[in-house]
Amino acid sequence: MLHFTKFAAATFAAASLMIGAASAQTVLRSSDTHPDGYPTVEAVKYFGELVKERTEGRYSVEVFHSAQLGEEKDTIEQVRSGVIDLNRVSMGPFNGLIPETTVPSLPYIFRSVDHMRKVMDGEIGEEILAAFEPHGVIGLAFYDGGARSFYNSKKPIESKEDLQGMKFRVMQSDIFVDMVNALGANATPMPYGEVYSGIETGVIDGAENNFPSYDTAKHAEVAKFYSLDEHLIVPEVLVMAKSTWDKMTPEDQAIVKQAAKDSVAKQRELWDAKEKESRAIVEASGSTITTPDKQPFIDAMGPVYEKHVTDPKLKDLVERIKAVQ
Ligand code: GTR
Repeated sequence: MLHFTKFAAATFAAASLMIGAASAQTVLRSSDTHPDGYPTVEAVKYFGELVKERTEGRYSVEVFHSAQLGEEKDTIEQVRSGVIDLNRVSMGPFNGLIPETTVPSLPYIFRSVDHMRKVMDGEIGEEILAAFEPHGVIGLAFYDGGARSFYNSKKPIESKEDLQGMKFRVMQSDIFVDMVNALGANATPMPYGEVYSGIETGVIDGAENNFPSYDTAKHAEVAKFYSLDEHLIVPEVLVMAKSTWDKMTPEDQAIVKQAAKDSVAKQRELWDAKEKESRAIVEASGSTITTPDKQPFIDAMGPVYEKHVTDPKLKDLVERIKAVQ
């Protein structure tokens, strides 16, 4: 009996130690639509390693890649309600919720990827990150999504006229619908995961995205014509549920913020390499890449700006972005 009691006590002590250790460790669940190995997925994993190291294991991050937790728009709702802790998404699907995110989502707002990086790394970027908080999410950092261009299954696009009447999938935001309409084509907003079959079955003629997405989502298999019109340079964003953030100590919050910032250089390095690699892959597999004159595309965007940039605050943001050299 004595032996049993001692044994039971020891077991109980060991069990409580384990519970103690487990409760000191919080695994933050993070969503991404892209497959494992994609630059955004790898950057969030790297961010997680930094967080784990710097919080001495109090927090770690598990990335659910390949849209395991749902399509982008749904995961935005899940992170707002605190069902998931972290999310890496494009700014596009945030447009209906956070007005400030519409500005970096405007066609041809950035002159180049370098211009975008400079703006998002500076005070304008900080201002846009801060705009997330009133909507239930904390903006942590911006990642790179390169430039997006049109691709389709029908024909090479040599000029804006070639787009007339064609049907393209866009991300779920009115800006992109109006952008496509302004170019004389038709837009169908739909989730990323439905694009492949949409093109394959002819529901849409094509879509628009950067080389890594065109390649890894296999859209290049069904849409062989890629035109480098580079109409959008929309940054990606890493956000945390405000409910998760509010449970952290100010020290841990600072660690999370800094780790996110520190993961940006890593993401850009991976991004630059992946862009080149994906372009080479799609070219080798038979995609035709054309380079239409961008000026007529740029000139057609007036109505998009007139409709979406009416608020003086957003107008000012547009002017300040343009002024960044
Ligand atoms: C990609 C972006 C994704 C997603 C996707 C889309 O470039 O990285 O987050 O927004 O585009 O078009 O849905």
